[in-house]
Amino acid sequence: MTARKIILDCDPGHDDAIAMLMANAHPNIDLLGITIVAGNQTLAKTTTNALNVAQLLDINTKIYPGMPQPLVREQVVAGNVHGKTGLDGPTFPALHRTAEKKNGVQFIIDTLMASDGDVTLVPTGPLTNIATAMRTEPLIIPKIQEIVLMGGAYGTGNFTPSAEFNIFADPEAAHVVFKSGVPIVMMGLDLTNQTICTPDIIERMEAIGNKAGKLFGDLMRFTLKTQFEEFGLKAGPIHDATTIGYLIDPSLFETQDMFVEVDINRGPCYGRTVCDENSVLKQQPNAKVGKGINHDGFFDLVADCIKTY
Ligand SMILES: [Ca+2]
Repeated sequence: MTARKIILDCDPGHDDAIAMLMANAHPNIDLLGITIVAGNQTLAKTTTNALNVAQLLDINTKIYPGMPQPLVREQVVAGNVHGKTGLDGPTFPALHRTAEKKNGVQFIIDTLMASDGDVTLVPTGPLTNIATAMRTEPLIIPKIQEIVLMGGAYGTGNFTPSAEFNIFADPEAAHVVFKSGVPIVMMGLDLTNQTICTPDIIERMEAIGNKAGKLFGDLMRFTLKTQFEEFGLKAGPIHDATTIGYLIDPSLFETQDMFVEVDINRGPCYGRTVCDENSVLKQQPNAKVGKGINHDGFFDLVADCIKTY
């Protein structure tokens, strides 16, 4: 099979770091670039985190910082889950890697315009960079092969009762992306919460005995604590890594075609992905929404990726 060409658009973030690890490792993925957005923490922090992970794991893909603020709303960050740095837990050696000068939004536009329509966007943070790229250069829209994103939920949220963090952090950007007409795969909380990373899984990855296994352990031991304190979950899910898992082996995932709209009214459902699961609107579906995952198969894949380091 030909490797899928992707741009990973992320806000590291513990689970973003594991998405980076997997995207760089697996031969089914051709990682063209990593663009960074403000989300779990400020842009300066999420950029530093991406550089630290890339330096530690010798990920040579270039890193392009993008948008520092959401399009319309006031900025929110997820310090409750990811800590003060946005990537609390691991300690990194002195940072020598540097980010590219070119803005992440411009990198997305340039890469898509030069492509043959065979580039997939993989956003695992707020959709600010993607929406800004679409508004700046609408000609990229038909060039995007697919958008495989982590965000939203057809059930309940994790930042408000209605909304998942990535969408809540920039609902207007998500609205632009879901209305764009680009085929979307949405890995929402309904699916990603099934990737609970329990202590036995952490020990399995650490036992691989390399730097990637250690990083996985340091990251997931921190989220184990915050996910329990914040949400009562028995461990931390690795939400964002499901996007890469899906691109490597879609047979591990169950999805359902749905029509999805983002609520941008400033009420209690602000930032909700309203998913027409039962097709009551009789609208053409615009997204494949993740419903189920082969848990063991997925973690086997994570282990395979870690072993390559
Ligand atoms: Ca993320």
